[in-house]
Formats: sequence, C-alpha cells, structure tokens
Amino acid sequence: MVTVALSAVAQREVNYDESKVPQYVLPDVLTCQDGTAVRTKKQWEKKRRPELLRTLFSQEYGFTSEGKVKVQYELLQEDRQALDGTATQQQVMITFSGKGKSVKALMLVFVPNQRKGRVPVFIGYNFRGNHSMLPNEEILYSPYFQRMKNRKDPVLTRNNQASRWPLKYIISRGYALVTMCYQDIFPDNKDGGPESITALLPETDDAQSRWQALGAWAWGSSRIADWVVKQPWANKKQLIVMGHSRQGKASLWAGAQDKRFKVVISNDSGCGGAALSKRCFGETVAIITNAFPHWFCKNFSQYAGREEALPFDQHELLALVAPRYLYVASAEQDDWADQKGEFLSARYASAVYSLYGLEGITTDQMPGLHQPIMNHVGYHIRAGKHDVTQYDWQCYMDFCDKAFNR
Ligand code: GTR
Repeated sequence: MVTVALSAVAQREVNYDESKVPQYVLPDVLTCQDGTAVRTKKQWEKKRRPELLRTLFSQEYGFTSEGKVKVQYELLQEDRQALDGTATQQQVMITFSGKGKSVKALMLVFVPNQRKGRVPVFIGYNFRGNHSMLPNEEILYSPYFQRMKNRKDPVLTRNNQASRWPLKYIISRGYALVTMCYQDIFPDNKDGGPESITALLPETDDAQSRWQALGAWAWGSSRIADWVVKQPWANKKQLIVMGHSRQGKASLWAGAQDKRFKVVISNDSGCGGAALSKRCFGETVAIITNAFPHWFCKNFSQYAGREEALPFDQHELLALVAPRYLYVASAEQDDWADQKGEFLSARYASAVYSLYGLEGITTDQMPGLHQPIMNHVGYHIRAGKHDVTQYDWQCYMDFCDKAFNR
C-alpha cells in the first residue's frame, strides 16, 4: 500500500484491488453530446472530434493560448562526430518572447550520420536536463538548471538519467532525436507559472479553464516540431512525439492537438494520461490534482472523488490521435499508473480507428509481458518498474518502422 500526502477529500487508501474498481460507465467515444451516433469519418472530424477537444480544453488541460510569441532558434554548438562518430549533435537555444518577457529553452539534437534521405524524428522531453543524458562536458545545462545557484547540487551530475535514452541505439536504427528539458517550458512546481511560457501569452478570461503545465508542455513540443520540419535532414511527415509519465500525459495532449505528430507514444503515463480515470485504480483525480495543482486547469479538480461525474474519460483523449498511429506502454510494477486502465483506454479509443477501417486493439484481453500488439494502435506491458527502458525504445522503433514502412 502506498500513502501519499493528501487533502481531506482524497484521504483514503489508494485502491490496488481489481475487485474494488467501481462499476463505471464510460462515455461512448462515437456518440455525440446531443446523442447523435457517429457513423462516418466526416461526422467524427466535423462534429465529435472538435466537441471532445473542446471538453478536454475546458475540463482537463485548459485552453491552449492561440496568441503568438516571438520564437527564435539559435545554433550554439555542433559536433559532427558525436556518439562515436555515428551522429551529428546540435545544441539549439530557443528564445520565446512576449509581454516584455522572455523564456529560454535548450534543444539537444542527434541526427544519424548514416542516412539515405530524410529521417524520422523523435521529439521528447527529458526530466533532468540535457546534461543528464550523456557524460560529455560540452553539453550545456538546460536553462532551468543554469539558474540553479548551488553548482554542487547532485541534480547537476552529468549522465544521471542516461539509461532512459539509449542514444546510440536510437541512432543505429536510423532515427533522429530532439530533446529538451520540460522544466524549461514550465518549471514543474506550483509557482512555476510566472516563469513559464504561459506568462508570455495572452490569458483566457475564464481562470477555471486556463492552461497550466501540461498544456504548456504540449505547446512546447509543437514549437520543437516547428523547428524540426525546417531541417534538411528531417522527414516532416515522420514526426513522433514520445513522453514518459507526466511527459506521457503531455505527449498525448500534444498529439491530440497537433496533427503533424504521426506517431504518438505514451510511456507509463497513468492518471491524466492514458489511464481511465473512472476506474479509480492507483492514482486518482483527487490525488493528482492535490499533489500537482499546477498541471491541469482548475476545472479538473471538481472531479476529485467524483470520477463518475466526469463527462469524458481518457480513451477520448487517445481517440483524438486517430487515424494517426498511437502507442501506449505500461510496466508490470507500475500499479500507480493503472496498467489495465491504460490498456482499456487504448482498446476503447480503437472504435475511432475502426471508423477509418484501421485495426486498433481489438481484444479486451491484456497481452502478456513482452508481447506487444502492433496494429494501428500499439500496446505493450513489460517487466519492471515505472521507467523507460531499452525494451520500450525497441518496441517504439519497431512500431514506427511499421508505421513508416521502413
Ligand atoms: C508521479 C505522479 C504521476 C506521474 C509521475 C511521473 O508522482 O503521481 O502521475 O506523472 O509522477 O511523472 O514520474
């Protein structure tokens, strides 16, 4: 049993018992709010998809600002012989400016040197800064970490999260990777807003549905994509957005909004990501909105302890990716993220893929460990804990190879 610091509303034990999952009714992804059944792609695209997107904007992640900021990209460093000569590495500073303020974010880019034509590109945030991905001294600290006064802080240790980023392996399979520290876009704490990109953009009138960190992180992935599509080495029709855990939530939300992401990958994203909220298994709306009041819009908190009142569930977020490729992954020991809820969500989102004549996940039975499903919707559960492993990457690249006929 896990106990988490919770407010009164959330003070109850976390449920890890399948028999205690409440009876729940999921909204049908193919039935409009006015009761109309969606039978054609046109109805989905013109009516149901926009209405679902609106619901998620207003009730969960907040509205993405439609305002514009000035965005400048500056190449700070290039090494054409990185990763033992297999890749070209670039460090590119992004400066966002608006309302008389600016925010800096640093991209770290790896492009395979051996390539025939343009390559597919993974876009994914790292947690602990660009310096956490490899030992090399020339990797600049991400702006969020540059601001840290104590240069001896252990978080500044190089290479401390390298296992999540098998760079040479990714390059050897012919994929480019563009990463950035998510904290550069929105520092991950309840007071992060004023230092984030949301402070540069016009605010929406309604404070309840105003975007916060997840909305900002998703927006940031799209700004990375804006740069990537202009690079001579990038195949702009083969962009992949990938994220782990809170960044899995953000990658799904980015993929739901930005159709340039042709493959959308959620690694152990859990509550507020791929997992169905109405199952109340593992982390719940009450727990997450309490622990991370700066992630979702304020409206989402009204469903704390009242998941049955949610007018949507996370399978509808996943469905917004259709007919593009979607992949959801879980880890055996990651009960907190509700593996079954993640699987079922992908399963129910698949109804929209059927509408397009595409095969999603067509069984209610979760596959065994290390038995990935790779249709237009993919899913795997692997042994081990909440993490990103080489196995996860292997599956993602196998899936993308299939998606891109490589
Ligand atoms: C946990 C949070 C999860 C997940 C995770 C992570 O504390 O409860 O929803 O996002 O953090 O991002 O690693």
